[in-house]
Amino acid sequence: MSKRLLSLAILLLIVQSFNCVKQPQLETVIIHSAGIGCAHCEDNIKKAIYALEGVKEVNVDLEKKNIEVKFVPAQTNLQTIEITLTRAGYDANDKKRDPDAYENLDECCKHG
Ligand SMILES: [Cu+2]
Repeated sequence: MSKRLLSLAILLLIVQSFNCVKQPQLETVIIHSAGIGCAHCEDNIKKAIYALEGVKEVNVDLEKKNIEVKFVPAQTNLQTIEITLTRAGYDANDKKRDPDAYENLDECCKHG
């Protein structure tokens, strides 16, 4: 094999290994939380969930009261995200909010 071919082969190998470490496949979940009421809730929720390792994107739908989360499955999971929400004072699907965390929310965010 000529030197030129060899370096081409090595280059190809390097390019391929880069492709392998490219963006991991993200998982998307939608969590319903009846307690979301205002933009301040949205801030609270984003702050809490973005603090988790592996979370790439959080979108809050104030009208539908849904939270969409995109994350790396190897780094976190739905249950962890739900528990994080309850600790921030918000219901998450069938999991109930932590009552103390709810009490500590700003008055504008106590939507019942
Ligand atoms: Cu609020």
